[in-house]
Amino acid sequence: MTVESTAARKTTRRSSGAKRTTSAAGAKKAPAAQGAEPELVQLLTPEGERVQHPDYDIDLSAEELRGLYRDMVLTRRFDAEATSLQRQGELGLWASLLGQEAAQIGSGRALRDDDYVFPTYREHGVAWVRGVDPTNLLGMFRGVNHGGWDPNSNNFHLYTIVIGSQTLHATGYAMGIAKDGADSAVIAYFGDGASSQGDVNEAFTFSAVYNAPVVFFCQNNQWAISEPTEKQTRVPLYQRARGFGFPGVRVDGNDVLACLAVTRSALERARRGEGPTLVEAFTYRMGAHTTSDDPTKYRRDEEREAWEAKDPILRLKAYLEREGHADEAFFEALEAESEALGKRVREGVRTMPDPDDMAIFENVYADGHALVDEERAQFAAYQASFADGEVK
Ligand SMILES: Cc1ncc(C[n+]2csc(CCOP(=O)(O)OP(=O)(O)O)c2C)c(N)n1
Ligand SMILES: [Mg+2]
Repeated sequence: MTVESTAARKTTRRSSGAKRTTSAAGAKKAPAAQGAEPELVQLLTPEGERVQHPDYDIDLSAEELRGLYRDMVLTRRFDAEATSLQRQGELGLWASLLGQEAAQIGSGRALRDDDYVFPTYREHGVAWVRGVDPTNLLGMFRGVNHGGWDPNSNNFHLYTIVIGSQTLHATGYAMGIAKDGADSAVIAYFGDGASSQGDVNEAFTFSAVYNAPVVFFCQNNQWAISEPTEKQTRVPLYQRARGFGFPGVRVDGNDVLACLAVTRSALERARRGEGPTLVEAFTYRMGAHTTSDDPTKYRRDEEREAWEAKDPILRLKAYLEREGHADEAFFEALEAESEALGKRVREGVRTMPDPDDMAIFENVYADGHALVDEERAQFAAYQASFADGEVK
């Protein structure tokens, strides 16, 4: 199975106003980018037909397949609700995962409870499968807390906005697991844009040299805000792994079965002590980068339309219906469950208490710090200087 290269597909994209052609798309192709089309692991076509792959397979019951579908539908619903809440002024910002449900649910469902996840800010589907309450994801985006969950409760680290830095945290954690002699594994999520960060390349180097049990799961959603992938790389991203000394594989990121199979295989490899794997989930960010972004300024509608035809949820629905794995009653019950989730999230956000003004000074240092104590005292005095004792 092959896909057209990102660079080839985007040669007609408007450049960002520069007169000279400076993009990789306009430049001569690098030798490594020439030759065969990149391999793409796919088990479910966009039309919802089951296909075989020589290296990856998966055998799921009808109930498990319905479970994956349910995960994706509820995640999409939660995500849409959060976008609406931002538009209503209830959240300061939201980073939608629209289009990336299969990559996140498939990889997330490959994990064991004792594995550890290091997410970016967009991993709402992974949070869902880890059992983090969706409402808890919204506190930071509402500005009432710095995260909203205890990472160790679900082995799901806090959302990380400093691009790529969590790959180093994941590598260090994985090295620790190996020293402890545990057979659990670690997964680090990051984006195509993050792949250009020094931190990610350092994580690749360390994890390879120390044979750390970590899976690097890159969701190549084609864009880093307004920068297309061809501005990040001259070769398909998964091929970079080879230079660091570990395998890379590109999976259809809109195919939940393939994402599950490939991630499971990479995690098993990590557990066997064979070190890291880079999984590139080839997908698409259907929405804006965040609610502060306007993608019509830098990409064409046709591109999104082409990806809508590869929708991860519709293709699994087509498969479930074709195989008779789900009936109308299932879809109706799920719709009712989605409605209930939306309502619960709306109410949860609107009733979230504002934090105590002094809470910002908590948890900065485990044992306190003289400078933080001084700042706390200064801020308390400042507040007390107002007539009603509160800053309005
Ligand atoms: C170190 C750092 N540099 C820049 C930014 C600003 N920034 C936020 S998101 C983003 C793009 C990330 O793109 P990608 O890694 O592809 O992830 P995506 O948002 O597409 O999921 C940038 C540059 C940041 N948060 N951290
Ligand atoms: Mg991206």
